[in-house]
Amino acid sequence: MPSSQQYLLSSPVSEGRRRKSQFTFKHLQLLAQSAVSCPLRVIALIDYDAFYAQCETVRLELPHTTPLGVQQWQGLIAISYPARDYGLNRHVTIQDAKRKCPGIVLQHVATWREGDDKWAYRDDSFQHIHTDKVSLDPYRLESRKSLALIKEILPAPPIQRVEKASIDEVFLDLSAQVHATLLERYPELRHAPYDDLSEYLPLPATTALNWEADGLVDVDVDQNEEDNPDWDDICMNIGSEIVRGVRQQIKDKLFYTCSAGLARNKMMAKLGAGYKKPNQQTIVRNRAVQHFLSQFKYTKIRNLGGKLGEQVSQIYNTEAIKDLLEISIDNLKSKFGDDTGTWIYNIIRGNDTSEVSYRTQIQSMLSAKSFRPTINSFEQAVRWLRIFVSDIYARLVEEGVTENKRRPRSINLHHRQGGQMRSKQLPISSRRKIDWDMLFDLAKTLLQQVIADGQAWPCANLSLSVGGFEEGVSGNMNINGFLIRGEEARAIEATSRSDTPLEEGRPEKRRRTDYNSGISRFFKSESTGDDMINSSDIEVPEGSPERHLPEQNTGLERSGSYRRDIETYFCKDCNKSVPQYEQTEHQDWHFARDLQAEDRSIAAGSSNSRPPGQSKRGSGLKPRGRGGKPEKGQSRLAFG
Ligand code: DCP
Ligand code: CA
Repeated sequence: MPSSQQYLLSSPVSEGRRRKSQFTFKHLQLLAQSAVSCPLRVIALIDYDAFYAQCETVRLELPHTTPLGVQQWQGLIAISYPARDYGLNRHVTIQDAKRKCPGIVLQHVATWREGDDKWAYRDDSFQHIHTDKVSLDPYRLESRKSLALIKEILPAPPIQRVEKASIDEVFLDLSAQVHATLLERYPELRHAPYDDLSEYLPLPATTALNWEADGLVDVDVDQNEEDNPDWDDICMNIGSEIVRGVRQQIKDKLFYTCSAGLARNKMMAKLGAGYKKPNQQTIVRNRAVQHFLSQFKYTKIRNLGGKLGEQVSQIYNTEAIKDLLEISIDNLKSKFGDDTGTWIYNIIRGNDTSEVSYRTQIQSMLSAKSFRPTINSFEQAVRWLRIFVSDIYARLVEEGVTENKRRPRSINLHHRQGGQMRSKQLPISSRRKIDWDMLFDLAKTLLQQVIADGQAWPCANLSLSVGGFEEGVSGNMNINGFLIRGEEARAIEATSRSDTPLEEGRPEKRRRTDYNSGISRFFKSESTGDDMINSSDIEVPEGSPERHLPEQNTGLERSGSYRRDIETYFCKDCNKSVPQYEQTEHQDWHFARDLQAEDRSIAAGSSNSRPPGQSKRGSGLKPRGRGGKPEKGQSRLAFG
């Protein structure tokens, strides 16, 4: 994708002053289509400030100035901004938090309790790590509420393009909406002379733009802040108005503050959103991109934070974007292959063509628990299955399963005994009504299957998941209802193949053989929003205060994306593609390996002994920026 600089060179200039815009009517047309190649694109990321902490502050009806920490067992997983003023962050102990900020409100997350079928806020949860299971439902509900509000505020699709990126982050592609406003405000843009779309646009009449309280990132060295704005600046300005309005409504209606980043693509919008927090928005105009990016380490860029980033720094002995800018594209291609080399070359120049995908729907749900001490009987396991089913069923109801809007097609049970992982799967017939009893029966059947294989006890981890969501068929069953039979039969057959106990290390061998293959993954994983798993609906075994985060999750849904219509499955955790039919086995292997790594680290000391930013799980996981969350480091960068 050409950079804005390239456009700049091609537009007509006389006596050092531009007579025309650097953009053409074709670019305007691309803007209306939200085309990823459009240089006028306007993308925003909205990121809630101290999300769980704000949820608790609002739920408890506390003043927004209250210092508050969200507690999970003996750790803190979210710290409100007023509490951050006391120097607190996620890594302080409860004791330190109370010492540094005596007025702090510490609220434990809600939990499910063995034997109960509803989650609740309980005063004694922190003492019940063995019998309670964390519930993220309160935060999921708030997350959904705000997503619904955002969708309500923006014009209807297809103008609206909203992608839920995590439990508290939403990408907006504002291009089409900005285009509509642009034509309303500037009628001279409505028709290209002689219908020639290659004509340059007239220069905007506006000379000074009102950026209100927006954080404007400084312009590049070869640019001049005094230069008249071009249409890309105007587009950003309109986008910024829209985002300011959205944030205001979120504040007025839901009482949450959030920060936002606006730029020409997702990568920079994300960097922008974390630039200034809380309750601020940052605009990265095209003329500021290079200056903005040059201040970052490239490890802050999505997909360069993990193994690929490590490789880059080993080869070039630097983590600075500005050093990498010196490297030629050919050199990068020779080291990383054509696709990845080109991708790196572009991304450090601020070019990212990933789409904001429409899909915000959940693809799978997981409920899991690690047992320390281990559990030893069918009855004990069944008590946990009740909790898992209640947890998942409540979320299914939220998703509209009772109205048959969307329904999962399969249910899976993963079981760990010693170093051995087993997983069983059953199809969920589309002819049956999904309710609690039905899910519970299926879960019990799966458990019985595990037990029938022998060596089920002692069990160290159980997890139940449902997946393969599809639109439900309302009304009477039609012929499709009968056609399912064949598929179900095949799925059952597949189950008996997929339940082979796993031995650690097997997929590792395969990983070495195709380590460098499918390198175009970096583009795929970004752009195939279709099947991206909704990470905020995944929960992982207890034990780590960091465990709610997508890349930190264990369990079958933890790996990034898969695509329904292709033969391979791409695993984001180890950056490899495996044949589709090996997907479950491959994920199981990660699950098993992560749990073992966790066991080892627990054996080696308490969770607090970990240095900030160091993952507690296995080496296949992405390193975490900002003391924890992968790639979240993007939102906490040292500037200037
Ligand atoms: N979270 C968690 N464990 C972590 C990181 C985050 O459980 N290690 C949860 C709690 C956070 C929520 O996810 O409130 C969103 O994570 P963010 O990284 O966006 O952090 P916050 O929203 O808390 O703060 P910020 O204002 O920096 O975005
Ligand atoms: Ca946040």
